[in-house]
Amino acid sequence: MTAKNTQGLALYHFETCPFCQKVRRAMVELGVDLELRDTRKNPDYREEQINGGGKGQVPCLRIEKAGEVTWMYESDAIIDYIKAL
Ligand SMILES: N[C@@H](CCC(=O)N[C@@H](CS)C(=O)NCC(=O)O)C(=O)O
Repeated sequence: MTAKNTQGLALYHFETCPFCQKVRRAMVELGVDLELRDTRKNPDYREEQINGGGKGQVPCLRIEKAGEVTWMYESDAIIDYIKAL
C-alpha cells in the first residue's frame, strides 16, 4: 500500500472516546498514520484546540496547509477526509 501524505495533519482525541475510537479504527483499516494528540493526557493540546477550533470536542482533525490551519470536527467528516488522502 502506498504511504498516504499526512504531513500537516494531527488528530486531537482521547483514548476512551467512542467517536475517536471509530476514527482510529478507520486509520488502521486505511493505513493512515496521523499524529495523535491526546487532549486528556496533555491539557496543552486541549487548550490549543479550543483556542484554534473554538471547542474541545473530539475527535478533531487539525489540518495545516500552505500555512493555513483549519479544524475539522465530526468523526464521519474526518473519516471521509482521510479516505480521500
Ligand atoms: N458527533 C460527534 C460526537 C463527538 C463527541 O460527542 N465527542 C465527545 C467525547 S466522546 C466530546 O468531545 N464531548 C465533549 C465536548 O463536546 O466538548 C462526532 O461524531 O465526532
